[in-house]
Amino acid sequence: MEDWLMLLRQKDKRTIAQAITKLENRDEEAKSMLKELLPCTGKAQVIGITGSPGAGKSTLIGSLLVHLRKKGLTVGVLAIDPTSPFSGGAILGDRIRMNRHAMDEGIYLRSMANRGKVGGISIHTKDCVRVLDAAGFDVILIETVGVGQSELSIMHLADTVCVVLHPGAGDMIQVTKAGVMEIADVYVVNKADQAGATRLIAEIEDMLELSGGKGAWMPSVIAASSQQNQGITDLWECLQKHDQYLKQTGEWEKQRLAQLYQEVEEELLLLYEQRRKTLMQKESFKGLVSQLDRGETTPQELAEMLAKQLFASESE
Ligand SMILES: Nc1nc2c(ncn2[C@@H]2O[C@H](COP(=O)(O)OP(=O)(O)OP(=O)(O)O)[C@@H](O)[C@H]2O)c(=O)[nH]1
Ligand SMILES: [Mg+2]
Repeated sequence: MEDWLMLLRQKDKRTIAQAITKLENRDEEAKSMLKELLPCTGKAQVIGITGSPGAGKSTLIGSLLVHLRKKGLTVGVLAIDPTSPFSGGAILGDRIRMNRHAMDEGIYLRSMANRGKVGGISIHTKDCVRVLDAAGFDVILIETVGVGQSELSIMHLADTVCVVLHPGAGDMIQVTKAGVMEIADVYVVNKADQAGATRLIAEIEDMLELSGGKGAWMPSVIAASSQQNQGITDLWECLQKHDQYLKQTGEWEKQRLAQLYQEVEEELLLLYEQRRKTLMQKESFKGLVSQLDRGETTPQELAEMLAKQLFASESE
């Protein structure tokens, strides 16, 4: 175990990959690994990058990577695959575009699939972040497409959330609908080389003025063209400013505690969901349903009875 942790701390890519895969099993070995990992975490700056499909998130991450490496910072990147099977091409695109960084020892890239995971993607992403944090990466970037609840829950894992928009028709409305605006600490209007960027920036600023910001933090709006490497210095400065804000005001601690609370909640829901499934698949449950059918009990009564069994049983 110690050897394993030592290799991880040296950012050995094979060890990192193996650790992530092993944690996904969520078995006894995974549990003890997590315990070993935890004391080594809490140092990385975790940044969530979200926004509508095609907004330029991956391209932006690519430019940010170059910028951070020039500053001597090490970076871990997690790209969360969208659930939709139609996005298969985009994932491949991400990999190819990010490939030029693959040989750099100060960078670790990983794509995670949303499908078929026990416990949902946010639990796995959290574990993955912990591995990269323990490995000593200074910055961890998480990319998700900002649509749907699961992506939003991933963003709760980040210290700073960066929402990427582009001057495409209806973009503002799309993102507002998805509830992404409430979680943004920094806005990037990407593709500022295209028409409509100035208007979009004004729209966001108007919206921010109305909403009055996120607590004591007023989100910044950065114009960027990740393709032309513009706005990246501004973006990094802003991300650092937010980090300082969190740490100076005590928000950082509060946020991390809230994240842990949320994680326990997710784990608990997962445990009960597993027990509920087992219980409802039993033959004895089918008998109870026929009682329902004969009008001898009500769905509410039946659920209450099952709940008692769920809370009582240790072995199921
Ligand atoms: N004109 C212009 N195009 C850009 C810019 N940044 C990215 N693009 C293009 O926009 C397209 C989408 O870029 P990606 O970086 O894959 O966007 P994404 O948000 O990661 O996309 P998904 O992961 O599929 O949601 C690509 O064709 C990029 O070349 C930019 O600053 N200006
Ligand atoms: Mg992408």
